[in-house]
Amino acid sequence: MSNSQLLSLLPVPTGSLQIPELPITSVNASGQSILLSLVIPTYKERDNIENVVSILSQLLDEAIPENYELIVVDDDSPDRTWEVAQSLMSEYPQLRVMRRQDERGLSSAVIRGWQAAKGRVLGVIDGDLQHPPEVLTQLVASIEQGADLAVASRHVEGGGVSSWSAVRRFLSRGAQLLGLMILPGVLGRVTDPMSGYFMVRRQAIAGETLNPVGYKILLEVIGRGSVDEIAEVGYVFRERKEGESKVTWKQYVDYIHHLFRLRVSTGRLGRFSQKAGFPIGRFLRFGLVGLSGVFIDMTLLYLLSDPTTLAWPLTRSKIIASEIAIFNNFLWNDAWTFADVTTKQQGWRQRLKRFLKFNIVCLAGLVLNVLVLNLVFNFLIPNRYVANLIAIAVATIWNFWVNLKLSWRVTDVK
Ligand SMILES: Nc1nc2c(ncn2[C@@H]2O[C@H](COP(=O)(O)OP(=O)(O)OP(=O)(O)O)[C@@H](O)[C@H]2O)c(=O)[nH]1
Ligand SMILES: [Mg+2]
Repeated sequence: MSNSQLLSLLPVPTGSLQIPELPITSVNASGQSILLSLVIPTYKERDNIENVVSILSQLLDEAIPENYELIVVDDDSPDRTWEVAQSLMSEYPQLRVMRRQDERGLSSAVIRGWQAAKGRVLGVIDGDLQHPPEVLTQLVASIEQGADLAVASRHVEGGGVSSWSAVRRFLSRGAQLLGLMILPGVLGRVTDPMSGYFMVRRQAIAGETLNPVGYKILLEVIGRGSVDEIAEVGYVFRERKEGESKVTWKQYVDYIHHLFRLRVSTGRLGRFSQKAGFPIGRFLRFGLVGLSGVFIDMTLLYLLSDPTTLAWPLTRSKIIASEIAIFNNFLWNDAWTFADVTTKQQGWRQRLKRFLKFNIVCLAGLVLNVLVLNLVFNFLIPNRYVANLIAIAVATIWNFWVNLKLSWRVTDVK
């Protein structure tokens, strides 16, 4: 087919990973919208994609004709999976294709797909035929019977893994056990929390911002959504025939990171933080980084200015010590406190810009610190240490808030 006949790709949503309400534009004149939006995340699945689309279409055309859409979200695969998918669009009218060039990763691909979806039910299935398509109809049926979430599970009757090595089985079960210990309220609700094959009623997650670190998007859906009834359908994880696996050790590390993050943000502190509209977790990290800075500042001040060491003039020593402490704080805040923002704005120019802003804000914070110290000491509490504590607290909040709004800002590019 020539290029001019190609149907156009879906625009990629930007900004936060919030699941929208059903868009009005996807409801037709008689008040109807389609039932199912099934996202197929792909990376280097050129040899699978046609097969997947054809099998899924055939199945869904029979079960829920014209009442579904397939959304392929490809991360600009070097094998041009997106292009193959795009060329299939004229043959499969329910197929839509998104090519992401600025973002990467399985979970965010799924969420971007859901953000563009028009269905009342949002689903996901792997693009390598490891998830048996036949199970789809049972998942749809479960939702139609009232479940908010229908999960294809390897660990209920009819489920299993076909040819996994003992090591992979062990790791998978170990990961599940660890998850149960850290987040029992989420992982305890399903037999296969690692499943990447499920569908959820849009209403259960609309308005929520999903924020997965690694592969396990189902944890986000259960952890952050309002999911009451859950149905499970057994399935056997098949062997991959074409293409290659993208599973690496990084996924295990991400998984553990994800568990802790979800634990914090869905725990009591997280809920309070959300209600109060103040990012407590971030503030605590910022405070901890600040403490490391104080330590560095003190140590350097001693090394540079103490009569027993270099004995440099106090002011010069203090300027050098503070500047190095600010640099230290910046590195940690950039890599840790605001890691979620930073990953979306990589590149040296952006980082330098953040550093300059951070530096200026911190220097202004220092001026504020001295000002508050004087005000409190002279007019309120004539105790210099109590006054200093108050001044430090005010300056820390200032530093945090202004840096949050200025230095590590999520910019939505429309
Ligand atoms: N868009 C997108 N899709 C991805 C990415 N990583 C993996 N996928 C797709 O997500 C699905 C699952 O990934 P796989 O690598 O097959 O992971 P798995 O099925 O758990 O592991 P295997 O058994 O080794 O295949 C496949 O359809 C991949 O093509 C990614 O970074 N971006
Ligand atoms: Mg796979």
